[in-house]
Amino acid sequence: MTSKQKIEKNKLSDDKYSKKSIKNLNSSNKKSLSTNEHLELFRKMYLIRQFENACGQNYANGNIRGFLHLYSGQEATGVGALSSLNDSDYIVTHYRDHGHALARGLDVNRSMAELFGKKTGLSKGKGGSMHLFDASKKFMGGHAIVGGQLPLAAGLALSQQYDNKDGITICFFGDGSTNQGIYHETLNLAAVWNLPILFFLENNMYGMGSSIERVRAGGLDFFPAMNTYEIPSMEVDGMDVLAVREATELAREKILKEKRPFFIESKTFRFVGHSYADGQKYRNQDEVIKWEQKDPIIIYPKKLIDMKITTNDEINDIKLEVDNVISDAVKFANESEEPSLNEIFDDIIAE
Ligand SMILES: Cc1ncc(C[n+]2csc(CCOP(=O)(O)OP(=O)(O)O)c2C)c(N)n1
Ligand SMILES: [Mg+2]
Repeated sequence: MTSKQKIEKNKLSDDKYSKKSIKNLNSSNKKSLSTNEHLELFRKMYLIRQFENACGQNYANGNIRGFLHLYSGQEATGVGALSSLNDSDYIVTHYRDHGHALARGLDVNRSMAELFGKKTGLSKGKGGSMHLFDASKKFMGGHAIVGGQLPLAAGLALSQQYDNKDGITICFFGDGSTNQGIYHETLNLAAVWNLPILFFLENNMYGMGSSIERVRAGGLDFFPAMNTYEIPSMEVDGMDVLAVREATELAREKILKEKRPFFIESKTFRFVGHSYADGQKYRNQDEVIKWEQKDPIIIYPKKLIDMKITTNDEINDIKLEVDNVISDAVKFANESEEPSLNEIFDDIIAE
């Protein structure tokens, strides 16, 4: 079999799910969404954007310290993917984790309090921005070591397989982790052991200030390389929330039915720098402006209004409600207590 044939084999075999039809809002979705479901997707994406805006402001005024990596621009990816998972599924993610946490429904107040380093935070104020965590929602972090979350996710998937439990594990990671040995080792092991894991690459084309074109021998597309591991894969438009949702739903079904891993590459973009302090000198602003044309916070509600699924008023009501949720979260975080010094060694080893 030639490598081109292999790529075709491992891309989704059913033409209905070709990249093109998945991108199309009017695609013949087997299960079309209700108005409420559409609005919830918008609400979540807007919640994340406003959460990130508030984080930026509170970093500038000194309420949030340490590292801060914002998810602005990538909302359609996180919300689309997590909206198609079940309560039985585990989520493991990288350090740019605020979006995933909110998309999974983690408490907004406690997420903000964690960034403020307060006792009421999701990780009791001791984790910060990169370590949001809520085991009750099977949200297993927020990991700061680039690529470090991949083997942890494989371990969770192994536990699901071993214990014959329902569900899959989804593991988010960035393009920057793909030149690490641990990435290749995890893909290999997951394929050999047929683990129920969805490898979810958020390809935003940059790892800190390095464009992937400069650091990757294989070019801009990662999904064809999955043939090496015999892991079925697909690419999706990561700025289109419905496309990502449909792709993830399909991947989940395939993982459970075929009992093996799947790989999704979501092409997306962060509108902001790597971290708050990054002046983005390494890239041309024209590139950012080009991607901003695909901003899901603007495009998605516009489509819903054009399709008469909702109205401008309804969208504005959601925005108002979310803006209040965010100001309440900032107030909650501000007013919460700091952890005391004698708690510093608590929770280091799980009970
Ligand atoms: C093992 C390791 N090496 C280096 C770093 C420093 N570092 C933090 S983020 C980052 C880039 C990651 O890029 P990517 O995975 O593409 O994620 P993105 O920031 O684009 O979301 C690097 C090199 C780290 N945290 N861990
Ligand atoms: Mg990246």
